[in-house]
Amino acid sequence: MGQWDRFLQPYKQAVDELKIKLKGIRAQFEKSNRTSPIEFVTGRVKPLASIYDKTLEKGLVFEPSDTLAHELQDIAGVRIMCQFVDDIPVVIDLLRQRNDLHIIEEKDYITNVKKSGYRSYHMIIEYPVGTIQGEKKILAEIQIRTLAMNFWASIEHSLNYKYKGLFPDEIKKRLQSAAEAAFMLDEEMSEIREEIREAQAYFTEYKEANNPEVRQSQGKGDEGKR
Ligand code: 0O2
Ligand code: 0O2
Repeated sequence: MGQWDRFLQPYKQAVDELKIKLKGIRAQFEKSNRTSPIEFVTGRVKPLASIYDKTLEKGLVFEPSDTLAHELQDIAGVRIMCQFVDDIPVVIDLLRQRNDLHIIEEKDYITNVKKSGYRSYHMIIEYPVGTIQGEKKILAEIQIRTLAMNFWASIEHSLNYKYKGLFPDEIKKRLQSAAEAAFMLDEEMSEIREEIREAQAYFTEYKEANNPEVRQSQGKGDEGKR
């Protein structure tokens, strides 16, 4: 194993564990017939090329070190997507209550929208990873956002990559107004949130109730079926 692989291994483990834990929250809501504030979760270890770019930006030496581990707080990154803006504070509270992670910093880019138009809620956490040398605490970043915020951020991220951060003015303006449009979509959806939730619950129930195989495996047989 190379020195980078060794350095990044605990970060990979942290991402895998956090993804399982966060998906577990979703599963628990579903099992208790409650709507989950978490729609889906993704995660990644920062690719070496991005680590390299960040070291150049921050004037750091590109080598595995404690300084790098301290300065780059998003080597392990997990993203939580929510359907509605109101789900975000619920997820934040769920994370604040956990004692398997320690929140170091919170950045609210939803209230304090970035100049680019970027919206998300960020948490920098300290997370203990069990290694054969004992426990190792690493830093990780959790980003919490709606599906609309995620749609905007992924597109802007790709364009950013294309233009290397130097957007032509026209594109920059369009992205800013697209960010506002995405947020309006979030606000509109929040207005009819209850209606959407009811429809989703009805749809899940209806699908199961009309599937004989599913009914059978739930031990409901054919009783009550017309
Ligand atoms: P499930 O049961 O569908 O939740 P992974 O290693 O597969 O856990 P990774 O590589 O971190 O995940 O990210 P990836 O593959 O981009 O997506 C992770 C999970 O999010 C996958 O589900 C995707 O199906 C789901 N996902 C990604 N994009 C969307 C989206 O736009 N909408 C919805 N609803 N889900 C999305 P899982 O983990 O395979 O299983
Ligand atoms: P990637 O490719 O997403 O991993 P830092 O930049 O980390 O040294 P800072 O400025 O405090 O320090 O970080 P910030 O802005 O709190 O969070 C950085 C991450 O947030 C970025 O990671 C993006 O994922 C996301 N982000 C922040 N601003 C924007 C934006 O304007 N557009 C998009 N699409 N994403 C944004 P990286 O490092 O850029 O890399």
